[in-house]
Amino acid sequence: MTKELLRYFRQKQKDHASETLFDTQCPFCSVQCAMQLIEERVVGRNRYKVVPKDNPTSNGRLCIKGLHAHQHALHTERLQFPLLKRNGRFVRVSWEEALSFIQVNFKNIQKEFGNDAIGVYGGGSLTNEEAYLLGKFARVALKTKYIDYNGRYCMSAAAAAMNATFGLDRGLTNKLSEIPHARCIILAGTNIAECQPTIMPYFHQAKKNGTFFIVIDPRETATCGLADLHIKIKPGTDAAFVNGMLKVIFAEGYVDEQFVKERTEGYDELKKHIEQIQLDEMAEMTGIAPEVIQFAARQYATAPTGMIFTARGVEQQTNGYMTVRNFLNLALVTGKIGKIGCGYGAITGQGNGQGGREHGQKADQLPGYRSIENPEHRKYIASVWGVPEEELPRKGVSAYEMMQKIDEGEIKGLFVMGSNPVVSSPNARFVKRALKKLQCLVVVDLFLSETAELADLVLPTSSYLEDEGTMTNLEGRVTWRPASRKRPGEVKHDWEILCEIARVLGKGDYFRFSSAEEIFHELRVASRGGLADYYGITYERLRNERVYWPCPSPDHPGTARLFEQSFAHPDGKARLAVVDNEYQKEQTTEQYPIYVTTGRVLSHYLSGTQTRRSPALASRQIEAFMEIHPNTAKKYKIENNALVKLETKRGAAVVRSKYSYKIREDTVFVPFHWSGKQNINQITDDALDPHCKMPGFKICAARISSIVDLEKN
Ligand SMILES: Nc1nc2c(c(=O)[nH]1)N[C@H]1C(S)=C(S)[C@@H](COP(=O)(O)OP(=O)(O)OC[C@H]3O[C@@H](n4cnc5c(=O)[nH]c(N)nc54)[C@H](O)[C@@H]3O)O[C@H]1N2
Ligand SMILES: Nc1nc2c(c(=O)[nH]1)N[C@H]1C(S)=C(S)[C@@H](COP(=O)(O)OP(=O)(O)OC[C@H]3O[C@@H](n4cnc5c(=O)[nH]c(N)nc54)[C@H](O)[C@@H]3O)O[C@H]1N2
Ligand code: SF4
Ligand SMILES: [Mo]
Repeated sequence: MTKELLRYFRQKQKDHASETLFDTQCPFCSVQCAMQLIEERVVGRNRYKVVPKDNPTSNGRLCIKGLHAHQHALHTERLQFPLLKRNGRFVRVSWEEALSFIQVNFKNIQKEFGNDAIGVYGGGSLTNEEAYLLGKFARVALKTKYIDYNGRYCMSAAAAAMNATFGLDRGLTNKLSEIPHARCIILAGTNIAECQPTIMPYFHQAKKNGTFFIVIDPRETATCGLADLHIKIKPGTDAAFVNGMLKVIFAEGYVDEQFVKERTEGYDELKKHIEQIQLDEMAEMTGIAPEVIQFAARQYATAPTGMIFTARGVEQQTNGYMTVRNFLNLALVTGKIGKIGCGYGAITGQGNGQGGREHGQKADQLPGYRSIENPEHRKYIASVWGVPEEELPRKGVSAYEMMQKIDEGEIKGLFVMGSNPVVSSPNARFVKRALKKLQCLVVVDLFLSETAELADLVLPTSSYLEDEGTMTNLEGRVTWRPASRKRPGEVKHDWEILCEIARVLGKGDYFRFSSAEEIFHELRVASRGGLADYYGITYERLRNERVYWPCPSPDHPGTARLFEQSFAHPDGKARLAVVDNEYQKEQTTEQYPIYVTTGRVLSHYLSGTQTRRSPALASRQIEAFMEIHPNTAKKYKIENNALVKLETKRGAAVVRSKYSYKIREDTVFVPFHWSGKQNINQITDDALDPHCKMPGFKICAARISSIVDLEKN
């Protein structure tokens, strides 16, 4: 063998052997499963393998989304350079040009129309550090009051309800590991089997222990496999269902009088309200027989322990806030909270859906769950940031209301970081039209998303494999996500982008950070003494553990179970609420006779920007569909697997029909992960919950028709 050949084979062997390991966390849902990407260099190309890593939340489990998350992060369509739109087409520009474009345009807009003419729109996939910095960026660098984020569409109803009832909003009041201790579990509008699959074993263990499961959903979902009792409820009527349960609990004497007296306020009003409730009326409204409501109430109330979980099915309604408050009433009047196996959980959605709602991305919020309208809170944060208190803006408006302000011309420039509102907003046609009116739209994304396509400037950001930071998972546990993969092209981290824009806007002194950890130090101080207190959490700790907040000092163990002794209101008591059955929601009519509800499938994530680019995930569900009961389909002459048009006053969408006996006959279900004609948000209703401004994504009245007219064929 010649020397050259030998060298060649040696090199080949070396290439084969060479592999790089990247420790990380899945970028998708709120469980934040830990994993490792193994990059094997095989001559000529790389091979990738993903292995789960042990962690106390999902105990080394991964779902298919985690297993394939690297496919989008490594995709050739990843943005690598800033893109500026010139004559309707994107051209590559340098970072200097991009930054100076922002400097000139944002400054001009603010000079002419005032500071509030620029809006900021964030997201729940940003790290804690970036979410915190985005809030500071809006208030200090841009001095605008208009900032909100996609979590408004996600956690706002449950967050507002927990704040009002408990005085504190943390997704789960108890550890996941307490689930097997609950003897009765209510799952309302939550499809955990498809949306947080790796926490299912906690529920399976409960099932093995003999727990009674009540699952409330208009569809028989994969999660319904757990159900001892499936409540196939008429969409939008959960508040009435709970009123029915409360009626039974009051009438049959299941109230925990001592708990109610010692730990709650508002019992007499609630009692009076429930006395007026007629069980038969609740049955009529919800489509659930009175005996079934009675049975559910008895099961939950008489179980020695119990937990209630809600998610977007009951929360993404125009009465989502009040509905959650009623579920909290249920836990409180039966004393099922603050003990092992007794509690409530709003199953958080996005990877950092919890942390992203704590540190200032919200319109009315300052870090650590502080309020931007509270003088003491303003003073404290102004001192941490080194700015005069009177210069901090006041509260702005919610995500969808920002779109309305854009349409009305009050907001002229928008900075989007980590969201794709053209696909994910209700009444998406309106939103698209509004965004086109902007004088200047800047989008920071991994891809040329449907929203980025409309932008004047698109900035490329790093993915989860490249961007270190902390995330707070559905349990309220802060996790550290390492990231060591090299960024492609000229990609920058979100936090670097914010610091650089602040610099060109003349505010660089407030944004002198050279690592995520440095930002976290400032976040710790900013959150200190707030409800979401991170002061005791450091990177050093996080490298070894996942810490529950509140954690006020470095020697504090973190708080796993909330409300053991008292609630977070100043008097320590929880607030019961009187919840009406009546509410404004789009009702079916002769012209629009079918309820449409929307949601998710296992293999896709949100607006689909990421999962539609992953061959392994996209191939499992290549297009949108409409789940429809065969009896309903027959009535509207819709064949199985046929293209169907769904229409409301707001617009139309076209998807393929999918027969299923698992859905109610008055309702169809369409997932929202697709764009263009398939985007179901073109028909959804933009009515907002008056308390928290959550859109009613989960219900609208539509007309459906086969695109092929069967009569004519
Ligand atoms: N695979 C996957 N997982 C995800 C996501 C994803 O996009 N894909 N997204 C993540 C995010 S951000 C979120 S917010 C969570 C969402 O998690 P979930 O809220 O569990 O998901 P959805 O599918 O939106 O809605 C849950 C269920 O509500 C039901 N529903 C609809 N209307 C009603 C109603 O009126 N009453 C009741 N009781 N139920 C109703 C639907 O049929 C559906 O099964 O998932 C997270 N995990
Ligand atoms: N009809 C209907 N509509 C809904 C819902 C529903 O149930 N039904 N659910 C609502 C809910 S719960 C949610 S959470 C919203 C979510 O809706 P979106 O906010 O639109 O969700 P994503 O698809 O995650 O959009 C995130 C965008 O940011 C990019 N991105 C990902 N990671 C990063 C990052 O680290 N930095 C930056 N700068 N960009 C990043 C992605 O490529 C993507 O383009 O949708 C809401 N819309
Ligand atoms: S999508 Fe959620 S459950 Fe699945 S691997 Fe990722 S973090 Fe875990
Ligand atoms: Mo969400």
